[in-house]
Amino acid sequence: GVPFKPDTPVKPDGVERGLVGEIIKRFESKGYKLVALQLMHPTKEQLEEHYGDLKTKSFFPKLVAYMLSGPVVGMVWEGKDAVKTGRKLLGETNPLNSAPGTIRGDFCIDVGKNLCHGSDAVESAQKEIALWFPQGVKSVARGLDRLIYE
Ligand code: YYY
Ligand code: MG
Repeated sequence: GVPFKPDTPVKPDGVERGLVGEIIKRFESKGYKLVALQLMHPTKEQLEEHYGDLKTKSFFPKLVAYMLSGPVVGMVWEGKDAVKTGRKLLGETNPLNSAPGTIRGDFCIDVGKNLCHGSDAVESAQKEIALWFPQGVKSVARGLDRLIYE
């Protein structure tokens, strides 16, 4: 199948709580390939574009303030069905609805402190990758894939 790339940043609470490595580990262990990674200090403008579809929601100002509260770690993972499966690794938007074994299910409680973002579709992943990695991302072939894909 075509490899799809989700954009998966660790939010400020995840960075401050020292869970960046844990979140990377979940995607690495699954078999996905890391093709971009960067600690960033997002601007209000970038966040308003990133969450543009939520602009009219009552929680929007709170969401932007939360995302501005510290550095985030942006990453791009590549692999078969990476967007859909990446969302499963994250869990539900509300951590209390997230199954144990998912990132949000294992590490957080409130929706406004849910540790990590994951693109919800291939199209939004492409937009988010262009927003956070304007320099572009490069995927290099790896021998490991012969042990992961049939
Ligand atoms: O894609 P995902 O992060 O799972 O949820 P979205 O519906 O796109 O909302 C983005 C973000 O907004 C969510 O991760 C937390 C926050 N949020 C909130 O603070 N309160 C809500 N009732 C819903 C979402
Ligand atoms: Mg979303």
